[in-house]
Amino acid sequence: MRQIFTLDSVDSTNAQAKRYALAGMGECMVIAREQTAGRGRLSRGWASARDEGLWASLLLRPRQVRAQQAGGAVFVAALSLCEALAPFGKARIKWPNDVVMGGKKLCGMLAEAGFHGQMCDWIVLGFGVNLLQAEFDKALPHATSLLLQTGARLAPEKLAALFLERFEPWYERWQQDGLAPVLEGVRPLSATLGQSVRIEGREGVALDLREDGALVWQVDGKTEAVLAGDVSVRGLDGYV
Ligand code: BT5
Repeated sequence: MRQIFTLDSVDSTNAQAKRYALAGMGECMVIAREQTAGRGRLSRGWASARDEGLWASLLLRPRQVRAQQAGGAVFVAALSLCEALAPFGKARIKWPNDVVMGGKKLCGMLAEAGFHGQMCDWIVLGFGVNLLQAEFDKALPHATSLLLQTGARLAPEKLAALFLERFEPWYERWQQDGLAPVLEGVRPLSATLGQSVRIEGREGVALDLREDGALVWQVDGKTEAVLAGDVSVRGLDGYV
């Protein structure tokens, strides 16, 4: 069983899990009732009001995962989350790091990693799932919650348990067999594949996910692949 630390308040569960990683701790999950400095990618912020969502980070120490493969953990977590939410509503995966519902952002993920030479030493996989918000600040027009989408009132700790039930077997599978079987689960849940998208100012059509998690897309009459990294992907008609 994975050890779970539930904190009342913390700056960021990712920052806390990284502190645990650097202190040499083993695999665990950090959950906070509130974050005072929740982080998105590229120094963006993450709104994490008290008790309104699952604000959590997994500290992973995968066996035999090469540095370039660390980003695969995001797919493992996104797939597990969609499966955990399936009894409540249809959650889908917006490449590279969001889980969406009803065309809006239900969850964002933030992966950070440390390496030992070519190998992955630790991964901190943070995710924020909006659950109980009845409304969002006007500054977050693309945000939604499970309550707003489905009317369901799912408590953060309950979702944490449902998520881990799905995550542990997928995580094991990923370590054993690589990302390919995980991507087989992700493709039918993708909100991005088949869509017209804008990536870094260029417009094209998302075609497939490559075995390393890159997005294959048709752009300027050519097929290209874009690695997850910090790119932003927008649908031409909206957020997804
Ligand atoms: C993300 O970044 O989507 C990654 C968010 C990861 C948050 C989790 S919470 C637990 C763990 N601890 C942390 O400190 N972080 C992780 P990005 O793709 O950069 O999106 C950030 C943008 O989403 C912001 O600039 C806002 O526009 C928007 N945003 C902020 N809070 C939001 C929310 N609660 N719901 C939906 N969108 C939000």
